[in-house]
Amino acid sequence: MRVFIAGVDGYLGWPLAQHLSARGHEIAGVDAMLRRAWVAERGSVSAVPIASIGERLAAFRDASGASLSFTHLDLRDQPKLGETLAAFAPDAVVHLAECPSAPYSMIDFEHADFVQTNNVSGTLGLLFAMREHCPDAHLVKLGTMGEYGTPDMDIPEGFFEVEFRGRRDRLPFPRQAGSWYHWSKVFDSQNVSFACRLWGLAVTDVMQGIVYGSWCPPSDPRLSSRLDFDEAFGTSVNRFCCQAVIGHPITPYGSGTQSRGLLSLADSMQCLTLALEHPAAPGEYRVFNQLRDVVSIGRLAELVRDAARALGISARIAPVDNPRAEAEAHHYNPDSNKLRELGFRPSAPIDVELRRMIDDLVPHTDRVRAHAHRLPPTVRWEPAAACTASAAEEP
Ligand code: USQ
Repeated sequence: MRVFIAGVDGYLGWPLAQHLSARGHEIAGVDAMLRRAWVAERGSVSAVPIASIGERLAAFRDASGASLSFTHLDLRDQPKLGETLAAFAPDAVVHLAECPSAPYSMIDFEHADFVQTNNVSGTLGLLFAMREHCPDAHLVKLGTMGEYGTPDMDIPEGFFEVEFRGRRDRLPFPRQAGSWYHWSKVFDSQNVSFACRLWGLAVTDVMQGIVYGSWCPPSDPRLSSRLDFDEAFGTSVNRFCCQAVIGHPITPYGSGTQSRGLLSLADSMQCLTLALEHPAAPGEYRVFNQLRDVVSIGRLAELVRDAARALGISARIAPVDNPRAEAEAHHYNPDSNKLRELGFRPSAPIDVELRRMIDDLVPHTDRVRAHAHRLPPTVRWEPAAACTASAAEEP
């Protein structure tokens, strides 16, 4: 299959290119190289050093014997995106090219506006370019479990049956996102499903939980994927592991009773591949909830602490005030059967994956320690009055 990966330089995109190529698929990729810039803007680095895109492409060739056709572009550049898609003529398109950070979107108006414009316009640009140049290709679009929020009922995969005033229908399950970033994904889902109805595109919208884990093939460090730990681009699990390796206290926010769906990077690769190799039908808009374990953040902190201790690293937990406005005590029971029905078999259990990640991080302890000041949360989901008050208190 010819697979076009938008966001091929990212945490998921770079391993996905390698994983699909190893299964015999032909890969082309585009990236605006923005993730590197955002992390630098936050004054941080990837804990695992990453090669330049040129070095990555050379390593890809050396490892697979195949070349990855790469184009540096922003999805909002319609003419260039159109040309690139037309030249490659993909069977499938994977859309990972978005700003993925809730805290980054909550910094101020400029960041909220950027994240929503970048994500929503980029997705719209891709939809129009696909309509024009590859209307039969299957689109696998990365959404997020965070679109649903934490309703006080089980979460189905995208749709549910509702009865209202004596009539029944199958309707999209309500979305109640908790950051400007998560709302951008909600808007994407609406646009993608509309394009599907309008133009007959085949789409899988993946509601993915929090992905964690390292990708460090021992054969060649140029193949490694990034692993962020700063407050904006590091997600909870990866941050907790980086905190543990440098002896920084692990920081569950608030009571730590908030629950999330998690899956390892290896499992994410497996799930995205299953979606690609079992495409949606023309005109079908299907939604997969992509997660493996549901775990509370407090329990997660304990799992990371214990994984570190098993490797001889003394780690400790120190809860901090929750900088986010989010429910801490809530029901959380999402369905996730569709990928299992397609054959998803979770790989290593979470404690094994955590030990593997910590092992991969140990050689890079100094890089993390040098940027440890980027670990504590500074972005707060506060109403205007509270923001003004905390700004006034600053020295
Ligand atoms: N959290 C802590 N301590 C930390 C960092 C986070 O307790 O040091 C808590 C947060 O308050 C939140 C939970 O961990 O309750 C998850 O936060 P996160 O930063 O791991 O994940 P989130 O902001 O929700 O976003 C991440 C990815 C995003 C993806 C989403 C999937 O950045 O792209 O969409 O995970 S989900 O969480 O299912 O919406």
